[in-house]
Amino acid sequence: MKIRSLLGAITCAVAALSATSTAHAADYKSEYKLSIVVGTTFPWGQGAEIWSKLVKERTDGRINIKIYPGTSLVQGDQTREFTAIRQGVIDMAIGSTINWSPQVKQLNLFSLPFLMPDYAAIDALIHGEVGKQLFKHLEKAGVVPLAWGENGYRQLSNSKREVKSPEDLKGMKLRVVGSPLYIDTFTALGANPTQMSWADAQPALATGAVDGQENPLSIYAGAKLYDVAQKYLTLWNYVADPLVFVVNKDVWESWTEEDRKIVREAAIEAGKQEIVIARKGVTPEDPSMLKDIESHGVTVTSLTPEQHDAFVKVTKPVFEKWKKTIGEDLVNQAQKDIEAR
Ligand code: X2X
Repeated sequence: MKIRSLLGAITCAVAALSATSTAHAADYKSEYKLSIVVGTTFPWGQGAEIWSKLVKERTDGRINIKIYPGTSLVQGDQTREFTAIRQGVIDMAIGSTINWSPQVKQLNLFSLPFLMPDYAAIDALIHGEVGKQLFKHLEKAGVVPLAWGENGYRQLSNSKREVKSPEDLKGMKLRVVGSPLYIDTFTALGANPTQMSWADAQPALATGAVDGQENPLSIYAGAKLYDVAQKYLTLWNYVADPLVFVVNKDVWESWTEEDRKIVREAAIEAGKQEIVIARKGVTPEDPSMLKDIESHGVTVTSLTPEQHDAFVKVTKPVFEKWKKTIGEDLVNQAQKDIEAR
């Protein structure tokens, strides 16, 4: 019995050794740089922590990931993140579809105003044919996409007044990010949108250089935007940005088959867990985060169906214009899958 278990242990050790040697450990970097926009206290950053931890554990430390929040590897300029991944300045990333849409135009799909009415619609897209096609586009653009996560439904906040109709947005200076689609949307709504990175947005809100912004509630609350005069919050679910877990192509190819499988499966697991975290506290069943936001003296506005329709109507031409840029077939497929959800 003792000899048997000893033999078993030796066999395991030999197997482990040969696995490591086929991993060409010498080709592996001592650290892999993982880029994200916000910190690890946000759901997005927690997704990064879960992914890193699972990979480290399951590769016995062969793949050691270091998280770089604040898109610091591109000096905070999040719309340059995708190019930096492709070029190898960044090894891995969990990125918002918004930030990568300047390079991969199909990712603008999720920013089409009022395309996705509920979480089931988001799920139908990322887990269906649309998700598969978008991964193909990402591959063509030169990265290895592995899994989906979620930043969330983007709600509108400002320091001026309650927003219930496009008229309320007239002349309001709003910070938007990334894609020119957002400039079109807010221009159509009568606002005065200005593009800037998240790093620049926070001081701009604090000094009053801009009146408002749009972001998921987890970002709004996590960054304490109620403390920079963002006292009016409109829940309008006009767009939501998924997150994509990716690896630089050369890095991916430097790993063994076994390690790629581990990294992919860990990304899928981390993505699933991250989505659960991202949806916490912001649903009718669990409005705890909203309650917390309200406790900071924020006026939270929900829209009636008629008020909602007024926003949809005004942004319809933007939807139609961008449908062509994104690809009519992809948008039609998305609409079909959302209907069938
Ligand atoms: O900059 C933003 O608004 C943020 C943090 O949500 C993204 O990176 C898209």
